[in-house]
This record gives sequence, C-alpha cells and structure tokens, in this order.
Amino acid sequence: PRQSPWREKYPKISITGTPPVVKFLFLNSLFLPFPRNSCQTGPVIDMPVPASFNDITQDPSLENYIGWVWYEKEVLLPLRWLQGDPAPRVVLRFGSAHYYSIVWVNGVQVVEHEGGHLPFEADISSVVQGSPGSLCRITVALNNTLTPHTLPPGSIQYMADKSRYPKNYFVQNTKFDFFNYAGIHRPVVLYTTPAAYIDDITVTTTSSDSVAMVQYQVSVVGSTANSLSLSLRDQEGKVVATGDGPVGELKVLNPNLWWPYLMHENPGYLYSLEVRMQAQLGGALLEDVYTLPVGIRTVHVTSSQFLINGRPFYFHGVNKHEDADIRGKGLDWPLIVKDFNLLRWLGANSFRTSHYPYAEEIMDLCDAYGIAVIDESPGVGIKLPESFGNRSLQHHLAVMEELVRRDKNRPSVVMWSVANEPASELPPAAHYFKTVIAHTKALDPSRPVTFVTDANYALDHGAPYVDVICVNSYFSWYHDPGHLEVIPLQLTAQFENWYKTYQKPIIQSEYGADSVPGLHSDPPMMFTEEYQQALLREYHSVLDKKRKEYVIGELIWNFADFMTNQGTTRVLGNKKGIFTRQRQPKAAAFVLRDRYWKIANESSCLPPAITSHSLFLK
Ligand code: GCB
Repeated sequence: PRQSPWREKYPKISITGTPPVVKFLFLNSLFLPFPRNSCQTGPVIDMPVPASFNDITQDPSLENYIGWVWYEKEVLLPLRWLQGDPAPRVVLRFGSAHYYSIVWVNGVQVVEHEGGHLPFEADISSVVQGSPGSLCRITVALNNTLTPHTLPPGSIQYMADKSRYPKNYFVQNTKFDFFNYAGIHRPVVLYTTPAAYIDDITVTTTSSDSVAMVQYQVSVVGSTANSLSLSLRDQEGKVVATGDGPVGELKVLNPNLWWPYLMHENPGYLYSLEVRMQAQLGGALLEDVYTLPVGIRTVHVTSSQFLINGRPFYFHGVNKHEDADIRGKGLDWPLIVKDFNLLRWLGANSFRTSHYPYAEEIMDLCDAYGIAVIDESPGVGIKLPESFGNRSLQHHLAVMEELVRRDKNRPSVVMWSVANEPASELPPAAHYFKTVIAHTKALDPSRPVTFVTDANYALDHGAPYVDVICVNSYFSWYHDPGHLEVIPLQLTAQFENWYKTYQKPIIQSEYGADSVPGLHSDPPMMFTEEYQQALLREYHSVLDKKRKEYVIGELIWNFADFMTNQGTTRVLGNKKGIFTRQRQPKAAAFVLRDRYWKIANESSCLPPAITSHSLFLK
C-alpha cells in the first residue's frame, strides 16, 4: 500500500523489533557547509538504511571516506499524529548512526548526538504539527571522524611531505582491528506517545527457590497528576502479580527463572510486565501502556565463581562483530537469525559484544533464547595518553549512561565491560578505570563490571577495580608464532599469575588463530585450518584444568571472519573466525562444537540425554 496522510506507514516502535522501512537518500555533498539547500548539492545516490555506506558503491573514495556525509528523506505523517488536544508526541528515533550526527526536520535542528552503536531520538512534535498533510523532510549530517576523545578513539594524521603525498592528504588512524564502517547502521523509526508518557522503567529481580521479587521504578514525563498500575503476566498470559505507583515490588510465587541456554530445558523464560499510566492533562484523560519483557534471575560473583540463580555458570561462548559483506555494520535480519542458529548449533551459551554495543534487535533475541551477554561499551583501542584525560573520561561516563539506560532491564546482560585492551599499564588508567567502573556500578548496582585486558598482570592499573578478570592472549600466534608447544606453559602461568595477584575469577576473553578456509598442512602450519584447530586444542587442555578452579569462561576470537583496515597481516580482513564471513564452518568450528556440547552435558542442571539436535530449535 502507498502511504497517505490517513495511513500509518512508519511503525510505532515495538518491543518485538519491527523490520525497518525507512530508506534515506545519501547526498553526495562532501564538506558542504550547513545549513544548506538540498537542490544545491548536485547529484545524489541511493543509500539504503540501515547499512554502512562504505561497500555499497564501486567508488573507492566512498569506501575509505572520512568526514561529513548527508542523508535526506521525505515522509508523510498520518494526520492523526498531528491533531488532537493535546496532540500526540511525535518522536524520530535512530537505532544508531556512526559517529557524530546532526538531525534536522524541515530545516529545524532537532538533535545532535555523539557516538555510534547507541540510540538517540528527538521529539519533533512542534516541528511537524504546524504543517499537517505536507511532506516532512528529515536531513542528517553524519561525520565518522574519530579523535583522541571519541569512543573509540582515533587520530587524524596529515601527511605534510609534498614529495610523497598530495596536498591536504590525511589518514584516519585507529588502534582497533575492525573496519571503521560508517553510516546509519540501525533502523530509523517515527513513533508517537501520548503527550504525557512513560519515559523509563527500571526492573531488578531477586529470588529464592519458591519466591521472587521484582523491584520496579517507573518515570513519567508530561504530567504530575498521574496514576500507574502494573501487571506481570507469565508466558501463558496469566497475571501472576500486580502493583501500582511509580516504585514498588511485585511478589511472584514459584517463579519460572530466566536460565541461560543449555543450563535448563526451558531457557530464556520471559514474563511480560505491562505498565499502564493514566494522566489528566488540560481536561483530557491520557493513557500510555508499555510492555516490558522481564526475566527473573540473579547474578553473583565470588572469588572463583560466576553464579546465575545461585548456580555456577561457565561462559562457553564467542566474541562477535556486527560485520557482513556489502552491508558492513548495517542491521540485517537474515544474518542475525542465522547467527543465533549457528550459536545454538555450536552449543554456545554466551557472547561478548566485542567491541561496542550491538543492536537492540540482537539483544532481544539474547533475552529470548537465553544467551548470556557481556555487554561491552565502544571503549576499544584507548591507547593514547590524551585519551585518558578528563574530556575522554566524561564522554566515556556519558556513553556508559546511555548503554545502561538501554540495556539495564535485559536478563541476558550478566556483566558490563567498559573497554577492550586499553593501555591499562599507563598510570592515568588507574583513575580512569576506577571512575568509569564506579560510575557504571552506581548506575546499575545489580551487575558485575569488568574491562578486557591484554596488559601484564603486574602492571595493569585497572584490574584492581573489576569484579572478574577478563584476559586476552595469543600464545603461539602473535607471541612465539608457530610454536604450539609453548601454550601449556604460558597459558598456565598467565592464569596462575592473575589469580595469585587478585583472587578473582578469570575469563579467557579472547584466544585464537587466523585460518584461510581451504588451506591445509600436516604438521599444522600457521594460517591453515589444522593450525587453528591445534591451537584451540592446546588452549582447551589448560582451560580444562583451570575451569575446575577459578577460570569461569572461554570466548573464542572470533565467531566469524570480519573486515579490517588493509595491512600486511590482514588478507581481506581478520580470519580468526571459526566461521567464514559468509557463515560457513571452518574445521575449528567442529572442534569447538564438540567441546561446548561436552561441557554443557557435564552440567548437572541438564537432563542427561541432551543432544545438539534436541535443543537446536526452541
Ligand atoms: C585482539 C583484539 C581484537 C583483534 C584480535 C586479533 O586482542 O581485542 O579486536 O581483532 O586481537 O585478531 O588481533
């Protein structure tokens, strides 16, 4: 159907995640000053949203483009969004855009946002309500430049040597190992709320065997005279608890707990919390209803264990990337669903959102399937001394606020990771990580906090503040390449040194080897499928000893091959995937699959006859 002022085409945000329908035009108007008039920009090209712009055309300058790009789209809003007394609130929301965004509606600036990977939105009611029936123009200016104070940080290097580089030549340097894809990466939606509306809900849960408590806090904006009622339904639709008011506690008898995949025959159990608000506004009675999925579970960390619902949890999982052919970091439903099927095929119960927050659509499926998540901020590659200063710190705190606000109610999120492989051996890292971690804990006292380190255990200034030590190592790859025989000694020493120093549980948060699918050698040589398998097996034999003590998890680097900057150690990207970028298994995937199912079957929580096939489909 075609849209018209009487037909709603742009879906209200729905908790089930509506596939995107908005397509933007990308305006090829680099470096034009703004505000500007779209008819002055010259030729435009079609640019799908969501997608990275880099790989969409045949133009190499767009692939590696750094600077401002413009998107524009005209839409018609349904008349009923623009009328009424009071009229509804109309909101324009971006799931994420990389990196710095300025948004105008009908030429009026409505929002500015710094940072990719996280949502932002603008109340555009006053702009659109004046002109019912006419087109509404949405314009976005987006800049992907990374500086020492962005997250992730980067730096622009001008090449002044005129004998070697053209005039004004510069490159974007980064200290992370994935392609700096840019564009409007996640769905853009328009939605309405009543003029008085539910702005935020916070839910935490506690439980004993037969009783659970769901603590809630609701904030309403737009009215002070309002009433709130809450009801919690189980998966059969039966109301199991009710409450009222902005703060309170719901009591659930004989709760169905939220369990991770492979830890229970019915993982990912979600209740549904319906919050209903009524408010009097200027003689009108307004009602807003929001339904939040709620998983009842607890998380605790001891000196050697990670407990979910009081039972030891071992992370047998992966690190991922949002990355694919053509669409780059653009959200892609078929890929998302394929990846969850592969995770369950593999017997993986967890992943880390290396190295930035993933799409809400992905997180929804983690909640529903019981995949435990270490939710990582975009704090990757914090290496420059100036990136530990106050300006960077303040931005990092703001990013943690956005991330916690977005994901705090997700049962799948069992730990926050504030950074990956920062230069934590630098003395300013102590104050920096103490502050970021304390702030994150203040925002969310219910979850442990970590960051992922590759620093020497004796020199790391951030480790004193984490709840769990997450350590990355690449023995017999970046160190002693080709020497698989060093792994048992070096990996054992790694674990023992960290544990002796901190007496905190440890996750092997990365390990792995590149392999080019189809390359073979016996004895194994680097870059072959056999070498990747052999390296994994060497790591596993040490992990098997240490997981009986204080090692609480292992996350392979990486789930799938992914694109990086070009360089002498990267052949069309990083090849440490156990799946190719097109999601076909390499030999290592079968090694890992055998291992993960074996570990899952050891758990006393599982029925004995569990097989990969019986749990594959939920
Ligand atoms: C790491 C990084 C990760 C890289 C990986 C590698 O330590 O955390 O982002 O991709 O090593 O393969 O070099």
